[in-house]
Amino acid sequence: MGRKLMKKLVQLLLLAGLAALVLPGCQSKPKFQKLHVEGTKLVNEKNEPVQLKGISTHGIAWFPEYINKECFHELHTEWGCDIIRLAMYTQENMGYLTKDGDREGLKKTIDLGVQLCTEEGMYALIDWHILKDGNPNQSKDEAIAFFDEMSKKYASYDNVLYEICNEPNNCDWPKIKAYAEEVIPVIRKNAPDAVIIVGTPSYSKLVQAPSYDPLEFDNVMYTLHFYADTHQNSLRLDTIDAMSKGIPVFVTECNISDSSGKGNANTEQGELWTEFLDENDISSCWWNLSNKDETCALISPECKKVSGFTDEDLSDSGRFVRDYLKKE
Ligand code: IDC
Repeated sequence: MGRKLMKKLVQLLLLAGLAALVLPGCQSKPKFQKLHVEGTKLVNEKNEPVQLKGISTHGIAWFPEYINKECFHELHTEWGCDIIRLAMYTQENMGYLTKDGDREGLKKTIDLGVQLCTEEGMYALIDWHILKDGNPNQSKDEAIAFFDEMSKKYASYDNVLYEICNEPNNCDWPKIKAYAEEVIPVIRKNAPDAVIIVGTPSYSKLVQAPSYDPLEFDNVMYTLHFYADTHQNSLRLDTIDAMSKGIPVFVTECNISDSSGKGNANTEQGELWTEFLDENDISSCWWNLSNKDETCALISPECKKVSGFTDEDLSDSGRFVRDYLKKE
């Protein structure tokens, strides 16, 4: 190779290196703190408590349009989200297990969500959203296949967490535990240290139930859901009791509406809950990123935008949630 050609090549390489440093998109992916569970706390690599705060999508088959780059960027930079929960219904509205469920399409939507979170520097929580199908064992084989595929795909992603059953109902803890004991090892085989969150009985409210017979895996947390216009002090007291018995709690879903997602936006109880979360370093994802005509939708029904939300574009619960997330 001639001297001149060599010089040109070196110049080109230097330029490419410089471009990679300054051009977004060419930059290396943000480095995530690898999270794990110590006692009842979610902690970072230095064992310091980490409280993740963010938002849950509505069903990703229902409102996929909010999973876009501008929206996720705004949720991260303007709202202060550091986690997005990707809620994939199993049996409701074009859910994964319904006859209209487009399984490949849903997995693509999850992938888009995970990639957007990763580029933004946010954590992503993949949620197997059982609801009508209260006993997770009824679709255990499908759940195992799904989480095997997800955890293989995202094995190298330190920012992906797994929620294996949204809200078990009419199903006691021993049955949920038996389900978890089959699903968790499948995830562990691919992603040995990933944080896994397990639903609790009675729509993820009986957080005390596992304290008498907890799962024997590391890096497992248990789900608490609250809807502040319905669930109030007694649920906070139960949660304190569960934590005092060693149960690490993660609020993967909550709102200030009533438990049907409608009713009042109860900001007074909402304040008591957010104080409680902050005092105890409890992470939370707030339901839901849509403009559905219901109290728990964060965007107002009149707003048809899927990013660039102003104050007026938000519902009462949306403004409450944004203000909470924004607070340092
Ligand atoms: C609600 C949605 C609503 C939908 C309904 C049934 O907000 O638009 O029609 O589910 O699919 C939960 C569930 C969550 C519920 C939410 C509000 O996990 O799926 O979403 N909620 O009812 N538990 C307590 C409340």
